[in-house]
Amino acid sequence: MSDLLHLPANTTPDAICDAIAEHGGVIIDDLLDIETLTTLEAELRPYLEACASGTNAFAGFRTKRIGALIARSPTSRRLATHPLVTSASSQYLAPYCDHHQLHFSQAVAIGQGEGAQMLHRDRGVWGSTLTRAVETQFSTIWALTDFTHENGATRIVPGSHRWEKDRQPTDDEIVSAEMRAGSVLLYNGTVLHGGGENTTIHERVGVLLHYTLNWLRQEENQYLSCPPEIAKGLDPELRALMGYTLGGPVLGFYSTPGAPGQGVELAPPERLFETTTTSDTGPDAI
Ligand SMILES: O=C(O)CCC(=O)C(=O)O
Ligand SMILES: [Fe+2]
Repeated sequence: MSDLLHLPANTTPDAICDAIAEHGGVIIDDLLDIETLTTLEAELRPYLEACASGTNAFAGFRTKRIGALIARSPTSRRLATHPLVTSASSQYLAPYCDHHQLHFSQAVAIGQGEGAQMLHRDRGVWGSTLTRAVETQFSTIWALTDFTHENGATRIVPGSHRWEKDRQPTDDEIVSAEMRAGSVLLYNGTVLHGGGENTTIHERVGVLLHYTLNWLRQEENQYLSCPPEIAKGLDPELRALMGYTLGGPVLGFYSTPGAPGQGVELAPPERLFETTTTSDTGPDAI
């Protein structure tokens, strides 16, 4: 089995985009330091402990999944806005939109005895009518633990983003995205991939942060997973990435309900977070 292409942490958005265009995915080695990994693990662990395993073949039966990472985990915010990743994502998706946005956040802990997830294309969430001429996604899976063939490293089929929809891979076309903790797998919405089988006694934990075009419906509803009362404490750049901004000239405006003349009309989302004084916003305010 040949390996997926690896790039060093000092690589460039151009190199990443070229690699994904050619192979559908690429690994950046050692992008996170040990302190970040430890903090991230500590923030996510209580939620993973409290969460039940999945109940279907796609989600897995021995796999735990938690969302709302931006609201729950301050360190995941740094991952979501990592400059190398967001530069590469916006560059990769630029032919299809005027901006990218956060689409999905999930920690995935694949447990002992879990089988391989079915191979799939993440663009499937929008059904089959969206033309392949539009690439839908730039996705990340950050390795919180080492990813090995044995513990469930993501399986990926390099080049399959250019295949006919129904072509099935042979075993030797499927690659395990093996990487050290702190590394990240980057891939598009069209390449075939899926979680691997875990034959070890250890969990394989990944943090999935996916980006999409700012005119497509987000898989994880960011306004419910991270509602305004939490979003108001976030960096404006991150809030905008989550969709608390206009997409193009008008997508996503809001008006407020309530008494006539009391609210705002046709306002950009940023209006929600404008403050008149600092004293009424509390310590979490922007
Ligand atoms: O956890 C993984 O390695 C991949 C999971 C995945 O592809 C998915 O759930 O869509
Ligand atoms: Fe997937």
